[in-house]
Amino acid sequence: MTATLQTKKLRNFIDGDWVEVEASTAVINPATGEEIVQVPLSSSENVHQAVYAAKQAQKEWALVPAPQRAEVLYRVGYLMKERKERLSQLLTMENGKVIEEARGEVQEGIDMAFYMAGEGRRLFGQTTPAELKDKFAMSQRCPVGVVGIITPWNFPIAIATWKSFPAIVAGNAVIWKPATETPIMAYELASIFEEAGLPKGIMNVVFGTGSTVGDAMVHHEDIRIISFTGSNDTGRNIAAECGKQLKKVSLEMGGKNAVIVMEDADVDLAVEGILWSAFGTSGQRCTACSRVIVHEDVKSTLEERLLAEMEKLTIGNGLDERNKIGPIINQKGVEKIKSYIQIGKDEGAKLLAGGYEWKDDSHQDGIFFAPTLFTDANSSMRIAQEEIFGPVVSLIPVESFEEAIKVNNGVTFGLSSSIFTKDVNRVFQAQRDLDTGIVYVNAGTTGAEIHLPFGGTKGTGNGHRDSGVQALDVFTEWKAVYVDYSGKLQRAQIDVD
Ligand code: UN1
Repeated sequence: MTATLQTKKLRNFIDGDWVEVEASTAVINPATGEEIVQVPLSSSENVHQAVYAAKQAQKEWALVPAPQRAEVLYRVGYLMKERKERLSQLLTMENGKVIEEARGEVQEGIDMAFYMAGEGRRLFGQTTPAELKDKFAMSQRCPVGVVGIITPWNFPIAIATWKSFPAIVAGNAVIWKPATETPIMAYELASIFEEAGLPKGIMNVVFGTGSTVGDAMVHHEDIRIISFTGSNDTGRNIAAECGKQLKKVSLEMGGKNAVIVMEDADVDLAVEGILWSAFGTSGQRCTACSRVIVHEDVKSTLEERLLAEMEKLTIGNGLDERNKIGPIINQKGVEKIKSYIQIGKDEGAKLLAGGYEWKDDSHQDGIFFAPTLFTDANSSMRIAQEEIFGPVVSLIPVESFEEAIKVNNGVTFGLSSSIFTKDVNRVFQAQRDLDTGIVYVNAGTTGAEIHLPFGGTKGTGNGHRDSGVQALDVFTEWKAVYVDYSGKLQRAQIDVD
């Protein structure tokens, strides 16, 4: 039986209460065009209420020993596990991704819950020798206070867990603005937090737009951090505003990720890797492969095999287990993809497959795009430089390993990259020289695991990382503590002899 929602209109979750907001907009299932639920369009006043509650609650939460804070995350993990199928189906309904991928995303959240719960018994600081006798020095992680997280529609539950779980285990209170396209995962996760016994005010969900809710969060002086995943323009604006306020900001803003296929690669394996990372999630991943940098010796073999495999990809509603390619999030997304198809043609790339909006009799009201392959692209083309966020991949032929690395690095983004080769020396040279935060060898560009740092170089972000133990650096402040037990005044740097 397909999962259903008990309500026709979602409510904010503020200070442990489900708070109704008058204004709302429809959440549409992109595979069917049907309305699933109404999502609130909150005001800046709603944000202020949430921050006020969070600020009070956080003071107590910070005093709860971290292993006890972690207990809540263990319970969250078990509840997510129990509800995995429900969450996955609802995720497919609001986001469109096929059910197998939805299950994978929910699993990513479950993994993050148990992993970060484990951090409740670590949260390592450091002890360091002091310069002076009978003096003890240590550095410890402290919560920052109230933190703001702004999450995208393409991974509505996993990315929220990458940010909120470390924030919570570290003793912060959270204000969360989920994307208005995919609010159901936030609603479900907030219910799970409630059931897991998280004290009220520690997790607050405020639904609404970036221009109202996001803006109020960025401007609120009691929100000390903004952790954002989303578009480049929005991220840069947030960074500029946070810069003015000296507010900490952690940004993840996408990629232009490439798979490199060398002349000695296992081409069939490369084809599988490209298909999965370019067309999975209809290319709507920050980590999606949208460039294939191919050695000219294997270019025609690769093209031929890719085309043959692309024909087998079944498009349609993601709730049907047989489908491999789900819809595009909305019409705006499709229009953007279409504009890049035109740009690619105008730039002189050769369209080998796809390039059109897809429909069939049972999917008249859904929004789909056919998997698309360009070839003979070059690095200076816009289709090879800009993020398309759709199932569109461009083959760029190269003559050498050195050229492949240069092309890979010749974009403003630096999230993920991959190389297919059997040459062990090239493997190590590539992992050293590929200028991205994530590097894969003999695998596609997607599929990051939650206990490793997620993020990128250059225009992908600002040096911070989501998930992994590194996420704790975003949500904690370091405090250096010196304890002098000599019984006399010892002056550092002076009384050292
Ligand atoms: C994203 O697209 O922003 O590595 C997240 C991956 C997934 C997460 C993607 N684990 O593809």
